[in-house]
Order: sequence, then structure tokens, then C-alpha cells
Amino acid sequence: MQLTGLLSFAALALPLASASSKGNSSEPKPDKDGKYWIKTDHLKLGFVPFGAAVSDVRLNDKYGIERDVVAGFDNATYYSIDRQKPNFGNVPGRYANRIKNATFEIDGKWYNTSANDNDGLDTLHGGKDGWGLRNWTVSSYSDESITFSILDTDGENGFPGDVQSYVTYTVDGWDWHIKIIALSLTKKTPIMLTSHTYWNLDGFANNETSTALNHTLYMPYSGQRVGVDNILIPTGEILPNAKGSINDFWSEPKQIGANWEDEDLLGNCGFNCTGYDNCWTVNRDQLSPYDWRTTEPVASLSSAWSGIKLDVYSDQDAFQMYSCGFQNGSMALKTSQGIDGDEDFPRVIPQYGCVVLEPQDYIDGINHPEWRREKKQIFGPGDDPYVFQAKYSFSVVGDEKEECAKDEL
Ligand SMILES: *[C@@H]1O[C@H](CO)[C@@H](O)[C@H](O)[C@H]1NC(C)=O
Ligand SMILES: *[C@@H]1O[C@H](CO)[C@@H](O)[C@H](O)[C@H]1NC(C)=O
Ligand SMILES: *[C@@H]1O[C@H](CO)[C@@H](O)[C@H](O)[C@H]1NC(C)=O
Ligand SMILES: *[C@@H]1O[C@H](CO)[C@@H](O)[C@H](O)[C@H]1NC(C)=O
Ligand SMILES: *[C@@H]1O[C@H](CO)[C@@H](O)[C@H](O)[C@H]1NC(C)=O
Ligand SMILES: *[C@@H]1O[C@H](CO)[C@@H](O)[C@H](O)[C@H]1NC(C)=O
Ligand SMILES: *[C@@H]1O[C@H](CO)[C@@H](O)[C@H](O)[C@H]1NC(C)=O
Ligand SMILES: *[C@@H]1O[C@H](CO)[C@@H](O)[C@H](O)[C@H]1NC(C)=O
Ligand SMILES: CC(=O)N[C@H]1CO[C@H](CO)[C@@H](O)[C@@H]1O
Repeated sequence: MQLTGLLSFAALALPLASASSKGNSSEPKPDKDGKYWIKTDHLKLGFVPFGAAVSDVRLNDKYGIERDVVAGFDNATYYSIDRQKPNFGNVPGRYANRIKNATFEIDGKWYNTSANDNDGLDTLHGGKDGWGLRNWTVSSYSDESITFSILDTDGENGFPGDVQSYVTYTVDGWDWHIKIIALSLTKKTPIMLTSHTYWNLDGFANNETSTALNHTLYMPYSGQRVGVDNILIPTGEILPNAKGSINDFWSEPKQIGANWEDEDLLGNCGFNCTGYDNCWTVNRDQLSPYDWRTTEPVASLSSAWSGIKLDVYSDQDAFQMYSCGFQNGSMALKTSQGIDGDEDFPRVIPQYGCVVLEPQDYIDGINHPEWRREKKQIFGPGDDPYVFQAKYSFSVVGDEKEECAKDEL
């Protein structure tokens, strides 16, 4: 059984490792800050081994000014030093989001996982030593692509069996591609992964507002969401997002802050929390056959101030969005971000200053067998591997240079 698993994994890993043939992949070398960069003419992305995290996403805004649109730290070393562990840009694992009561059952056997959330009531992002908080290995690196790998062994954080995982990030023109593969080598285990990136499409340099509440979000396939209790544990209910309600981002694009005055928004993201930290389902089979790479994005986020727009294409069946309600100004911006010398805009991430977007599967599906997510979330030796794919496609709306070029034609 184990051999079959390894063989099928080797077959899968090969095309991964040679995903980008250009550039020099002989010796992975970070810059002086410990960051690994991949680039195109339009995008410059930085990565660190801690959590296999994206540290920087840089592109020009509509004025031609370079913006760094993700939260992160200035250097790789600080990711391990920082005490808040905000999961900036990382791959949480082996099971993203929450596990109710830090326990689950597979084939009649109960397992207890590291209870690192809500004062020990549940597991968050794989537990206290989850994948997002470990240094991954750089297993291949070129000018346009980087692959990180991790081996998570039997019993770590309470999960059964060895799991080997690879994440490959590739850039191409205006697109950032993410592919995550994980193979369960020895026992049946839950696996659910994502990319946990905090976005501010103004590079935290908007001189009219420091929040991201004016960013516009559209999730055309997300008419429903996973119901949660007041500590954000799924109740099992799949709830409707009626047209015009606070959680409706499907009927038309809407600013994140559009319903901020609505009293329903208090408690929508847990006890005494105003805003969003919710898992929307992605339902599109019934509309037409789709190709996740080319059919409409599952989510689009844009900011009129910078003109930067992000279209998220993904093969995942759910989508978490968090409006950064727990940020409180205690995280410093990177030197590449913010506004210098303006006391109205201190160089920190304010509450609601970012938007976290996480394509993933139905959260805590392992404790809701009635949702029938087992093929997507439980993997054993010899099974097909867990696969996550996404394409983050950028564009700049109202680019003055582009408009000029058009006028000249
Ligand atoms: C790749 O990098 C190594 C070490 O940095 C260097 O010796 C080698 O010449 C490079 N090869 C190419 C094709 O650039
Ligand atoms: C590393 O990054 C942290 C946080 O971004 C910063 O406070 C610190 O000064 C940096 N250290 C060095 C040596 O650059
Ligand atoms: C899991 O935790 C529960 C509650 O603390 C305990 O009763 C049970 O024995 C534990 N199971 C295992 C397999 O450790
Ligand atoms: C990750 O690697 C960095 C740099 O080598 C090191 O300082 C840090 O202690 C490591 N962190 C963990 C959690 O292993
Ligand atoms: C705000 O930023 C924009 C874009 O960089 C710039 O054009 C404008 O002059 C700035 N306004 C102020 C008041 O600094
Ligand atoms: C934010 O959006 C609202 C509604 O569209 C608009 O009235 C307001 O001027 C915008 N604020 C900023 C600072 O861009
Ligand atoms: C709810 O949050 C507000 C600040 O957002 C705080 O002032 C208040 O004390 C909190 N209430 C409770 C019951 O925790
Ligand atoms: C901000 O949040 C962090 C992390 O939860 C906490 O450690 C810190 O005490 C908070 N600071 C303030 C001023 O509330
Ligand atoms: C047995 C046990 O601890 N049950 C708890 C599981 O988690 C919910 C919250 O989501 C609690 O209400 C239960 O008490």
C-alpha cells in the first residue's frame, strides 16, 4: 500500500519539480533578508520557508507606483520571532481552519488534535505546531517558480500517519499560480490546505483611508455559507445568503464595508466581532460545465484607489474571507508599505486594514459526514493525493499609461 502511494506520488512530483525550466535551479539562494524572489515583467513575489509563506506581492498601481499588496515581515528570521503568529501568507496544515473540540473520528477510531484555539476548545490551522509555523524545505527554485516541501510525521499535533506535501508557486505574466499536493503515506488522515494571504490592494498606502473596507468583493457562486457558532465552529447548517443581506457578495460586487452600519454584522464573525470571518460555499456545477482556470473567478477583489484588481480562480469548493477585525494596530507594516511621515496614517495594520482570502474545502467537514466531503478531506495510502490549485490573476483598472497608449492608437 505504502509503495503504491510513493510511486503515484513520484509520478506526480516529477512534473512539479520541473514546472519551470528557465532560470538557474542549481542552488536555492535567498537574498540578504532570507527571501526567495520570483518575477515577471509585471509581478515580483517574495517567499520565506517559514510556513512556505508569500512575504511580498509587488506590482505597479494605476499611477505606475509599485505597491506591496500583502501583509508580511521584512525578513525571514522575524517570522519565527514574532509572537502573534498571524499566519501571514502561509500554508496552514495539515488541516486548515477549525476542528470542533479538537477531535475527529475515522473508521470508528477517535483522534485528539492539538487544542490551540479558544483556550483549548478546538484546533486551529493544524495545531500549535502546524505547517504554517514550521520551516519548509526549498526543494526547487528558479526565476519564475519555487517549490517548498514538508514531511509531517505520524502523531504530530495528534494527526494519524505520515504526510508529505509540496507547494509550488509560479509566476507567469500577470498570474500567480499555486499548486499544493499532499500524500498520506501510512494511515487515513484528514488533509485540507489553503493559502492564507492577507491583502491590502493599496499596499497599505491609501492616503484617504487606512482600512480595506472600501475594497470591492464579488463571489458570484457563493449564495450559501457554512453556519458557525459564536467561536466560529460549524454547526452543520448550510445557510442562505439572501440577496441584499450582509453576506451577499454573489448577486453583485459590493464593498466589504457596505453593510457596516447593519446591526446584523455584529456577531457575524463570532462573539462581539463585527464583520466577516466566514466560509462561503462555491456552487457552480449546475450553471454549466466549468474549467476552474478559465470560467469566471470564484472571487474578485479590487480597490478603486490603486486600481489594482485580483481575480482568484480555484478548484476548491469553498472560500473563507476574513475582514481583519482582530488586527489592532500592533503589527508593523513592511518598509515597502505605508506612508512615510503622515501622523494620520501610522505604519501599522489597523483593524479592518486587510482582507484574508482562502480558497479551501468546507471547514470542519471531517466532523460533518452529512456534507459528504470525505473524498475531498480524508486521504489514505494508495489514494489519489490531496490537490489544491489556484490562479491569482492581477490587473490594473484605470491605468493612466495604458489609457494614454489607447488614446494614441
Ligand atoms: C547557476 O548558479 C551556479 C551557482 O550560483 C553557477 O555556478 C552556475 O554557473 C549557474 N548556471 C547558469 C546556467 O546560470
Ligand atoms: C526584520 O523584520 C522585522 C519585522 O519586519 C523588523 O522589525 C526588523 O528590524 C528586521 N531586521 C532586520 C535585521 O532587518
Ligand atoms: C481524547 O480526549 C478525550 C477528552 O479529553 C479523552 O476522554 C480521550 O481519552 C482522548 N482520546 C485519545 C485517543 O487520546
Ligand atoms: C526557521 O529558520 C530560521 C532561519 O534559519 C530560524 O531562525 C528559525 O529558528 C527557524 N524556525 C523554526 C520554527 O524552526
Ligand atoms: C494621495 O495619493 C495619491 C496617489 O499616490 C496622490 O496622487 C495624491 O496626491 C495623494 N494625496 C495626498 C493628499 O497626499
Ligand atoms: C469609500 O466608499 C464610499 C462608498 O462608495 C465612498 O462614499 C467613500 O468616499 C469612499 N472613501 C474613500 C476614502 O475612498
Ligand atoms: C466588545 O468589543 C468592544 C470593542 O470592539 C469592547 O469595547 C467591549 O468591551 C466588548 N464586549 C465584550 C462583552 O467583550
Ligand atoms: C492586540 O492584539 C494582540 C494579539 O491578539 C494582543 O497581544 C495585544 O495585546 C493587543 N493590543 C492591544 C492594544 O489591544
Ligand atoms: C464534549 C465537548 O467538549 N463538547 C463541546 C464541543 O464544542 C462545542 C462548541 O463548538 C461545545 O459547545 C461543546 O461543549
